[in-house]
Amino acid sequence: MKKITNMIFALFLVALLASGSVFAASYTVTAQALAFSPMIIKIAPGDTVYWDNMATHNVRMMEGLIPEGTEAFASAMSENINRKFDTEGIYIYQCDPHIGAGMGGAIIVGEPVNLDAIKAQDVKGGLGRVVDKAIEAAEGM
Ligand SMILES: [Cu+2]
Repeated sequence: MKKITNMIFALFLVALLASGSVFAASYTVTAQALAFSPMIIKIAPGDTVYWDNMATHNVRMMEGLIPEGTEAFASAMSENINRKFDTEGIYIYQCDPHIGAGMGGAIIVGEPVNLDAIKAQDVKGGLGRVVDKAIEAAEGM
C-alpha cells in the first residue's frame, strides 16, 4: 500500500512539474545608468519579469520584434513594472528616451520561435545593436 501511495505522489509531482505553473519564476531586470542589467534573459513560459530602478526609464516592446499575436505594450515613464510572459519567443524592447545610447534588452521565453522574423528586420542604431545581441543569444541556445 505504501508503495502505491509513493507512486501516486511521484506521479503527482511529475504532473506539477510538467504544468510548469506551480514553479513559475520571477526575474529582475535593473536599469543601471543607460543600460538594462541583465540585458538579455532567458525564461520559461509563465515566468514573470520585474523591471526595477526605472526612475528615468520605461519599457516599450517593439512591433515586429516580438512574437506574432503578442501585445507591443509600453510602460509609463518612471514606473517599476511586473510583466508575465506566456507566449514563447523573443521579445525585444527599448527605453524610449535612451535607445539612442543602446538602452534596450530582450526577453527570450522558451524557444526563440520568431528568430527568423527578427533577423528579417533591418533595424539600425541603438535598437539595431540590441537586436544583434538578442540574435546572438538566441542562436547560442
Ligand atoms: Cu532609459
